[in-house]
Amino acid sequence: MTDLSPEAPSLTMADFFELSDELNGFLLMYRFGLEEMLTKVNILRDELSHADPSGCPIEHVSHRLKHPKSVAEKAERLGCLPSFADVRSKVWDIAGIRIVCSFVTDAYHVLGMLQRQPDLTVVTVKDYIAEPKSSGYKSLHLIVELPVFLSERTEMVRVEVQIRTVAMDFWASLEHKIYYKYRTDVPQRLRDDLVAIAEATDRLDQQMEQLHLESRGHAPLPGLDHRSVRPLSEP
Ligand code: 0O2
Repeated sequence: MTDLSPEAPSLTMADFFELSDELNGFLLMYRFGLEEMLTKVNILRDELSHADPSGCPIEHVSHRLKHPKSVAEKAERLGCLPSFADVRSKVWDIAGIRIVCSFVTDAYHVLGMLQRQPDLTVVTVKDYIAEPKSSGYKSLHLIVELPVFLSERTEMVRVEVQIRTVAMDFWASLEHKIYYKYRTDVPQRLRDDLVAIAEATDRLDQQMEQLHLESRGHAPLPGLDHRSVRPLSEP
């Protein structure tokens, strides 16, 4: 990526401001995409809450724009040329939205609702719930593309959507903090504990979903015994 600091030897002040302006315009498009996507998710949440005030599958929604430094790191890792067009075509998670659901089945329901929206293209789906990462991380990851209508043109913007349960979110947030503290050097014992806690989190998800179903008069799911949830200290 281009060095934007005014100290960069080959950059005049005019160049510097021009590039800064270009970067702002580049990121602005992702902010617009994020706003469009948030509107869609908030509409779903409000509609579902209205239909069933105690049964809305969406617990909360958060969003972030990747910091330019993180975009640059990822662009470099992906071998991008130092051009906004190349970064746009290869880095797909500059805008990100996280939808936290009550239960695992809710996560898949929300995925289905998004897949059915005609102006939204689901470019990729990675199902880390069915196939968790080796760290224990679980979530549904989607890259969606949606139109942003500007004064004189329409831009298609990609947004990463992560869908997970409250329990998965709890695990991922704490795991992220631990990794942030140790950087890449997380002791193996901690890694093993995190995997074990992810498994316990999974059992909690199953137990809560089971209780939820029973409370709504549904038959228990076969093979799901909530008494199998063990305390975390057990091996
Ligand atoms: P942030 O702060 O969310 O921007 P990548 O890892 O990005 O090179 P890919 O295929 O683009 O690879 O993305 P992937 O693996 O589908 O998902 C990347 C994002 O998922 C991460 O974004 C995290 O938000 C989340 N994630 C993936 N694996 C883990 C994990 O093991 N633990 C936790 N806590 N989160 C994970 P960023 O860009 O790393 O961070």
